[in-house]
Amino acid sequence: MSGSPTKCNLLLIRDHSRFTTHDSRFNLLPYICCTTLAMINPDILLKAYRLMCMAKSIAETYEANRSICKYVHSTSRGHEAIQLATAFQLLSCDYVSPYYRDESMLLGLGFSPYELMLQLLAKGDDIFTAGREYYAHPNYNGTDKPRIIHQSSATGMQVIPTTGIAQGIQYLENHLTDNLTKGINGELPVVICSLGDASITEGEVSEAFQVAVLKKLPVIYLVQDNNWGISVTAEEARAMDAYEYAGGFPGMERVRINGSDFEESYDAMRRIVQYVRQHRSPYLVQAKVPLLGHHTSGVRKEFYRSETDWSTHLKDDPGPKLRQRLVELGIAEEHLIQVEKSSAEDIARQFQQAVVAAEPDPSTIAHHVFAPTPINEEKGERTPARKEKIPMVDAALFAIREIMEEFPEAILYGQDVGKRLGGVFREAATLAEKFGDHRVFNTAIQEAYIIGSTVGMSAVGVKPIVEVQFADYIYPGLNQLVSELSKSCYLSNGKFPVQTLIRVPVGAYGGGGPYHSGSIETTLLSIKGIKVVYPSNSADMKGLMKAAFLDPNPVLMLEHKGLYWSKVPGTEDAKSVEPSRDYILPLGKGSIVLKADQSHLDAGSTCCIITYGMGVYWAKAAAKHFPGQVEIIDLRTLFPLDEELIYQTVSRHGKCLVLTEEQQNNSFAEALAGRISHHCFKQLDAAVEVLGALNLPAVPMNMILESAMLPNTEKVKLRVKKLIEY
Ligand SMILES: Cc1ncc(C[n+]2csc(CCOP(=O)(O)OP(=O)(O)O)c2C)c(N)n1
Repeated sequence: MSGSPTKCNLLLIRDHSRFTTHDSRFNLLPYICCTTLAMINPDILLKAYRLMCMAKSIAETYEANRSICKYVHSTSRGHEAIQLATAFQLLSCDYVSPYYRDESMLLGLGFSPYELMLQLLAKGDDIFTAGREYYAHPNYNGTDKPRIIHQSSATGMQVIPTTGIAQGIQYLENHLTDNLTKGINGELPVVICSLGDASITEGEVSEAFQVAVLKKLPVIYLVQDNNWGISVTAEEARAMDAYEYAGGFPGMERVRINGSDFEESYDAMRRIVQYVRQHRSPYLVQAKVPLLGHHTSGVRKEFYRSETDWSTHLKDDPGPKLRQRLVELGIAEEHLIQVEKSSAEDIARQFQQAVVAAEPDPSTIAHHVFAPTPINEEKGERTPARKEKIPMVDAALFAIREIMEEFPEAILYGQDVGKRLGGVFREAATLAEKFGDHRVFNTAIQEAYIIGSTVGMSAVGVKPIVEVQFADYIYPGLNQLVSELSKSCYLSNGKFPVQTLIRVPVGAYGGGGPYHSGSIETTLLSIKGIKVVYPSNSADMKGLMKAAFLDPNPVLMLEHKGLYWSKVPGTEDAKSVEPSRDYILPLGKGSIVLKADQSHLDAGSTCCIITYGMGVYWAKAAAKHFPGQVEIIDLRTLFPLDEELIYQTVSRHGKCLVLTEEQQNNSFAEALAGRISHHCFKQLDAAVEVLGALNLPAVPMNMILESAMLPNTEKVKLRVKKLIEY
């Protein structure tokens, strides 16, 4: 992309003397400018012009073929200059997160119009998502271009995963250099996060900015400011622009540039990328651009834009500006006409090719929901001889310690998990001392960042283990879990599964009150693309924690606070002997924690209880009143679910209670009961019973009220009696 003009281009340039410096613009580039705007190789200007012509033809082609281009799409018209200028700076070791209007950036990175059009038309050969995602929602994992993680359409949300990439890169750079991919000349990678001006007002953006400046991350936030957020104007939506906002984050370098001027944009981005490559600290670029297309193919400009607004934007069309500049530089008119003509022909040809490309094969619909896990068998010694029993909290701690000893790419972060406290439940105690603050560290109170950053960490090969302090506070992080983590593997067609382990203390006991007692499994299980584990004893905790860590997908480990130390009467069995170091328990395998007697089974006087977590202990206590008549299944993993064990067990007993700590209505337990009724209909001798907590909005603080709300041994006993006597 750099170097001297080719012979051919030298012939086209009539007047070299008109390469000028542009001193008046330097005030736009504080901190990084030297004294002249560097001369840009005419090859680059011509390449940019050709790609701008292509982008224009693309927009015109889509507009002229609206019935064919039926899926919603946005084009880059108006934003071409800054997008191309940015793309031209990047190396294959870099990462970029374009947003849905970054079509020209994709062309600049080297993707062909045909490749983009396959996504436009949701064709089977779409290299990004195989027909699953909108236009200009790329993801790319090759080695010849910058890598692109999966993009959601949620405005501004990619800022957290992308900042996570930069944080992951920083970890590799400082502590695992051999794992870091550098440029061919040893260049360090930079990360570009591109977004529209209206997206900056999303709250999650501030979490990412905070981390970027706090940790000095090598990330460039490129804000393309066209003054619109669909029909909402900047004046309506913001008290400050992105540049001013960035001023509130000390350490964030910032600049405003004219993003419709290719030369200015190119020069600025070249310097900024170089700066971040060397200085390893964040930068915000606010590029002013016109919006010269519809917001999307569906939301048409005529609905809300005035003639005056349109004509004002049109004056800044980057294409004619660059053309004018090329003419000034002496590029022959005939050559420019030839570029325009051949670009249009190229686009027409590639569009026709894309139109006739094959549709996706419907049999691939369920491919890549998850990446395959290597852990499918229980291995190692679950109950080594002569060992003390340990509480669940220690089993979790020891599992993480062994993981971190074995995997230098494993890091642990969350609120209060660092050295000073080691977790509010001491569930991470001693880890920071042992592994250092760089591997075990506190975060701010930023559940969105804690969860969402793992997307980027995982993409660069760091293996994050994160903690959300209480289940009741997972909600600020749910957006990232749903919009980004859960969909990444499926929508990238398997290219970007998110390997992360998210620890979440859950459950009620001893007056924790309404915001420290919640259960969240039903909420989590409504999300497809994540796994949910819920151990009820130390051996399972350790074995499942290992399997969850090695699973290449997002796994949430729900850890019941009432079982952590077996302090709740009746939960002593949650303590068990610590399994061996190599013990591992695959996800998705339930266990029979109590078996019914064959004699009772033969007499038809038994039932089974399907449960998990604290339910295991209520069930065991209740079963003591019906010796030999109750079989108890501990699910251990809620997704994937051991349906085989459940259906086999229910079929043998014909009577079943599904028991949960959650509020009952519309719970996972009720859904499971429905599935059991369907699968085991012919073997059932009674309707499937469900017992959960009362349907209240929260667990009340007072302990008498708390226990009135929750299931307990007595309540379980009554249901078992009813079933057995049925
Ligand atoms: C979280 C979220 N809320 C709402 C939307 C719907 N939406 C799509 S684009 C858009 C406007 C975004 O404006 P801006 O970021 O300035 O980008 P532009 O389209 O102007 O380039 C909105 C509100 C969305 N995609 N995501």
